[in-house]
Amino acid sequence: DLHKVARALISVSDKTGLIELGEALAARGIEILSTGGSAKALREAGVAVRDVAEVTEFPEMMDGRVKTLHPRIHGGLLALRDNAEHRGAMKGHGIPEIDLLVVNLYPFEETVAKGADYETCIENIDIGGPAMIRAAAKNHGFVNVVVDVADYAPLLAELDANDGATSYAFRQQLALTAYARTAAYDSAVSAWMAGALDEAAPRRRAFAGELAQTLRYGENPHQSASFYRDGSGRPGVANAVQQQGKELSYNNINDTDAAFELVSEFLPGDGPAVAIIKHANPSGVARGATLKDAYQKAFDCDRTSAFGGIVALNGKLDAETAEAITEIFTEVVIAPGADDAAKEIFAKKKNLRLLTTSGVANPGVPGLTYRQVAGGFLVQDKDTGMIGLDDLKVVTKRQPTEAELRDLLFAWKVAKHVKSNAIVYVKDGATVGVGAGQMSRLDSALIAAKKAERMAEAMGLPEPLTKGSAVASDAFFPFADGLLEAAAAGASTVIQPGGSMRDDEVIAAADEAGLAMVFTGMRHFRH
Ligand code: 93A
Repeated sequence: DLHKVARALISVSDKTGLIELGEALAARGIEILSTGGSAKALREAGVAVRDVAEVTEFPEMMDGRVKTLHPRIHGGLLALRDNAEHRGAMKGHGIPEIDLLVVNLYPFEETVAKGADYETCIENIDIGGPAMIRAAAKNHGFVNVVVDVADYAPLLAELDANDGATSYAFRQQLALTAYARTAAYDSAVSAWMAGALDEAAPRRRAFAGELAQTLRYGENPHQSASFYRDGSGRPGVANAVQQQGKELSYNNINDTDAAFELVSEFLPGDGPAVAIIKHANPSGVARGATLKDAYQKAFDCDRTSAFGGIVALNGKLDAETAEAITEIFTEVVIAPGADDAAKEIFAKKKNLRLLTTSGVANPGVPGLTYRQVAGGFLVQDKDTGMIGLDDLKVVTKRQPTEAELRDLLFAWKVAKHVKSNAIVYVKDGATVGVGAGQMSRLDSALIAAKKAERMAEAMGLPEPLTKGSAVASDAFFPFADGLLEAAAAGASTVIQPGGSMRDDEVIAAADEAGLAMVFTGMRHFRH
C-alpha cells in the first residue's frame, strides 16, 4: 500500500512554511505544480515550479475564480492508478498524475471575523480549493492531501521513512482531516449566510468545527474527548492563549467558559468584576473598587466551594489580585490579559492554568447554543437578553431605592448564568447566596440561604449577609412560598420576570412582608 510521490500540486493562501516545503519536496525529486501567488513565491525563492495554467492550457481567469477547475487537474487527482481505462484517459488527454495536493483555503473565517462587507466575504469563499481537496481525499488510495501547515513536517517524515512513498494508513488520516476541514469551511459559510439573512429559526444550516485540541479524557476518565473551535473568533476559552499551567481538561474548559461568559456581563466600563465557578455555577460573583476587592468579595460568598474553582476577571490580572488568588487552590484563571508581575506570581504555581483573551466577550453579540439529545441537536439563539432600569416594573407598594436597584440588576445578571431553578441573593455588589439547579424554586431559595448562614458562622458575622439583600429568581415564583423563604432569609427586594397565574398572590405576600419587588418581563432559564 506504499505509493510513491512523484508530483505535487501546491495552492495555498497561507504561505507559512511554503518555501521550506517547496525546497524539501524539490530536494526529494518531486515535481511541483502551482497556482499564481504560490508559484510566484516559490519561484522567487528559487524553487522550480510549473504553472497550473501551463498544464491546463487555460489562463487563470475571472479574478482567479477559475484556476484549477479543469479536467487536467481533477483527472490527475481522481484517476485510479491501477485502472487501465483511467490510465488510458490520462494518456489520451494529457492529464498528469498528481500524488500530493497541498491546499489551504481562502481565509473565509478570518474575513468574516474581521467584519468584512458582504462582497468581500463572497469573494473569500474558496471553490477550487475545496473541490481539489475533496477529489484528492476521495482518491486517498493513491493521493496525499495536506490542508494544514502543521502536517508539512509529518508529511516529510513519512516520505523519508518510506523512501519517497507514503503508506495507505497515512493517506487515510490525511483524507479524514481533509473532509473535516471542508465540512468546517462550508459550515462557516452557511453560518455566515444565516447571519447575513438574519433568519429566525427554523433555519437550515450546517454545524461543524475545527479541532482545537485532543483532550486527555472527557467528563470522566473512561470517556475520550476533544475540543473544537467554531471559527467565530469570539473572545473566550476556545480562543484564549494559555500562558502557563497543566493541560486543560474537559471539565476545566466547560467551567472556564461559564466563568468567562458570566464575568463578561460586566463590561469594563462597569468597573472591576470577578466570577468564581464550580461545576458551571458561580460560587461567588462580585464587583469591587479593584479586581482584588472584587475577588475577595466573590470568594467570601462561599469560601468552601471556591476551593478548586475557576476564576474569571473582566480586567487585566494584576499582582495583588494574583497574590490573593494563589492563597487557595485554584484550577484556572481567565482574564483579558495579565501584567508581568502577576505572571511572575503565578509562575510559582506550576499547575495553575492562566488563560488570557483578546478582550471580554460582548454579551450582546448574537450566536447559537447547541445541546445534544439522543439522535439530534437542539439549536437556539444565545441568550443575549439584557435588562436595564427602564425595563423594570415596580409591582409593590414599596419602591426600591437607587442602591437597591443596582443590586437587583446585579443579581439579575448573575441569575442568568445560574442553572435553573436559580435563586441569587446579592448585597452591595456581591453575591451572598447562590441556589442552583434544584428541581424546585423553593429548594434553591432554601439552599442559598442555608449557605449564607454557614458562611456567616465561619466568618464570625453576627447575621447572614442575606439580611437586607436583593434576591433574583430566573423565572417567576409560581407560588408565594419561594418568595416568603427569601424574605425569611432577610431579602428586602426582589427581581423576577413576573407572569405567573398567581402574581397577585405573590405581590400581596411581598407587600405584606414589606418587600420592594420589580418585574423584568424576561425569563432566563438555563438548564
Ligand atoms: O477562486 S477559486 O475558488 N478558484 C479556483 O479554481 C482555485 N484553485 C485554487 N480559488 C482557487 N484556489 C485557491 O487559491 C486555493 O484554495 C488557495 O487558497 C488559493 C491559492 O492561490 P494563489 O496560489 O494564487 O495564492
